[in-house]
Amino acid sequence: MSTTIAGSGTSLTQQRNLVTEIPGPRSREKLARKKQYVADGVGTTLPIFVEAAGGGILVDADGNSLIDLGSGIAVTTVGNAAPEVVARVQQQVAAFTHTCFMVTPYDGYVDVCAALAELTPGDHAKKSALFNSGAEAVENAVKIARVATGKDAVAVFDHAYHGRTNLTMAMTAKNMPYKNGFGPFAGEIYRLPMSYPFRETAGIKGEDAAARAIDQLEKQVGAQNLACVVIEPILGEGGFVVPAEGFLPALAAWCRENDVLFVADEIQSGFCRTGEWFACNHEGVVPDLITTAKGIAGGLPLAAVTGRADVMDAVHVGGLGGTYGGNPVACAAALGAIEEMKSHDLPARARAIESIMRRRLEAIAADHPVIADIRGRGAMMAIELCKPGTLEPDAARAAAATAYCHGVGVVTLTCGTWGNVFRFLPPLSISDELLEEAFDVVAEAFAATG
Ligand code: PLZ
Repeated sequence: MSTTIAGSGTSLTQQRNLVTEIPGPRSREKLARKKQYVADGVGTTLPIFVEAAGGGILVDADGNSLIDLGSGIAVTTVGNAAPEVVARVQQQVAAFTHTCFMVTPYDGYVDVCAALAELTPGDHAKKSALFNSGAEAVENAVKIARVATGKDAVAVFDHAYHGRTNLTMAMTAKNMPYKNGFGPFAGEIYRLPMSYPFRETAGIKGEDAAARAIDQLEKQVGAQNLACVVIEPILGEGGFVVPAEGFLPALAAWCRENDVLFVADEIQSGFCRTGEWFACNHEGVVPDLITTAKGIAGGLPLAAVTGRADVMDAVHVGGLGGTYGGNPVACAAALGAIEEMKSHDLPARARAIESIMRRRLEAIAADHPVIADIRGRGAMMAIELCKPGTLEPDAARAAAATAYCHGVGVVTLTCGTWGNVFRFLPPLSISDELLEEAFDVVAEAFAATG
């Protein structure tokens, strides 16, 4: 198994090393300044101010080196400072920074769309449009689906997360913190029961869970009114839920038979994160439209809608765009990130990381019955914490274990509708040694917070 830091290009020592408490005095000073100038609505998970990052390490303003198990929420898949990203960004930023692709085009945008056509699931003719954020990509997927089908309704799922704009807030399930007080929300959004194997009372099969969702759709909406079904093939913010096998293929098949577009939101799960290029590949599902962002560009803001050429071309000229969508520097970063993913076979690296994380999490769970479920794929794994022997969420334990990890220099995140899911999203540039050390700390966290 590889212990090298695939494509990290970093000169930072790959070692956890704390020289102050967390946060240290300089970060605390900076936090006070943040408090003065930055709106309180923009929260902070771990208040260390980062000054450098690479491989699997974040270095803060006090000189502490922390292990990164978050990748800035699944973004720095190729690591911070991946050589191909840095080189191509530097070259592009010196050549030109912006023209607006809708005014005068450039190759980088077209190259990214060509790469998306090659890499996303399915071998049909595909086209793409580029945007700045995941939410913007989801909004545009809905716009395209509505024009292409001539229908309005959009189906989404329990526990879904699709963004913070008005339409995507309506599509996101969880009220706090994403929606509370921000309504009224966009209409024609219908929520369906998700396949959530850990919480299924009857332990139903994927096909049956799909039939349950489809029945609700047919009775409450009607395929003749439905433009698209939008689903994260593995739930992200909603708790890293992997639907039961057969669920996604059955939904996609129903969509195909009913002139409804199947839209995969792979903003968190895409670009090698789950051990395949896209999470849909695990079950051979071919979406009509796929939204991507996060890992696509090694940390620069870029997002895309990719889909069947006939569907994408349904929109009138000028109907899609935005000043910055497909910015040349972000496109250069994406081409660099994709090059890193190919040359280092990062899907394989994600699978190797999964085997380490799964082994460590199974051992920790054996000692701590609060860990009720271990799930995920590739470098997108999580544990759900419940009062032992029940399905009652234990968010307090997730918060305590997370706080412990933060205090000793491991950056971890939580998620889930009940805030009781502890998730692990290391950059694929992390070394095996650093990953093992991070899970030594996770083990300590459970021992210390019992
Ligand atoms: N779809 C599946 O995971 C972003 C949100 C963090 P943007 N997830 C992280 C937060 O609290 O804001 C996400 C996602 C899926 C859409 C999005 C939205 O992507 O780039 O944040 O707009």
